[in-house]
Amino acid sequence: MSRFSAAQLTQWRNEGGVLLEGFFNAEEIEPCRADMDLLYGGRRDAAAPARNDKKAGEIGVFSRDQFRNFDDMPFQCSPSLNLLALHPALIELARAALGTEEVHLYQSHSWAKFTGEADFDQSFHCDFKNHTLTVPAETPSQRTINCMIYMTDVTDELGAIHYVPLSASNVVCGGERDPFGPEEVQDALKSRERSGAGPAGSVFAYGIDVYHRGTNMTLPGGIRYTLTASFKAAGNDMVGWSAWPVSFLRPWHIFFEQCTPDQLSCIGVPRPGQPFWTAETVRRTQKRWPMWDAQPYLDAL
Ligand SMILES: O=C(O)CCC(=O)C(=O)O
Ligand SMILES: [Fe+2]
Repeated sequence: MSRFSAAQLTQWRNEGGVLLEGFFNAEEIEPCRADMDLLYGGRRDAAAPARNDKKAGEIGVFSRDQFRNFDDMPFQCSPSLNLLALHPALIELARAALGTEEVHLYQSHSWAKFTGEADFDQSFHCDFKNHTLTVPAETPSQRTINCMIYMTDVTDELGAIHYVPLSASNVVCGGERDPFGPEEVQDALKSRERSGAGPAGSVFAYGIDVYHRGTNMTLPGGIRYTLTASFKAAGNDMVGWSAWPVSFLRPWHIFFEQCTPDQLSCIGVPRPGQPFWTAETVRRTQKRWPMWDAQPYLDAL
């Protein structure tokens, strides 16, 4: 049973964004939320008043303060948060969206936002600015699907992402989508924006060619926890964010101990039966990750 419908996929494809409410259930989200409390909860000032740093006429800007509690996978916490981005249902969504079996997770970051630590309002932009050196592809399999997983309820007072469906931004700027969102289109986009608000467990799936912006946290004491899971087709070297091996001091053992070969393939570990695997490479990988279940790889030799 898929956790998304054909109609939702069509909406993602045609309009660039879709909210998948209830994608994850409470049992799946609760331990992740506890992980987020462990990682970031201590940095919260529950008494901080909402910030408003905007100048007259400004919709919002990017500021360093917005990214204070932002970190790439893997995380120093339980397997729950670490493995959420590789949930089989998300991998299935990515495969369906990109129309290919071999997908790679190229970005996963956790992000905690607390009312008052920043003015979280941003201007409209497209994320392709820092996901590729070219522009978003037209060929479906060369596109990306970028998922924002909500681990808390996300309302407009709690900084819901706002986005402009492609058909609406086309009215404003045609196919011309400057990733930085020029000044002169901001107001026209604002009048067409939609909210991605949704309850905990929702997934907002979008693409790197969609105008969107972060919005401010105004609810006193508010908390917004999200996790990103961005997928591309394996072998799409135009798109990137994380080189996973760089973070070698992080708890990668969690992945080798808990992931299926299918999940590991999404972070670049060849599947059983692929030419990389020989008796020697299996032996050495096993030595590196002693609790890894090498049996499927041995069986396929
Ligand atoms: O966190 C959000 O709601 C969106 C943030 C965003 O779009 C960005 O930082 O590129
Ligand atoms: Fe963005």
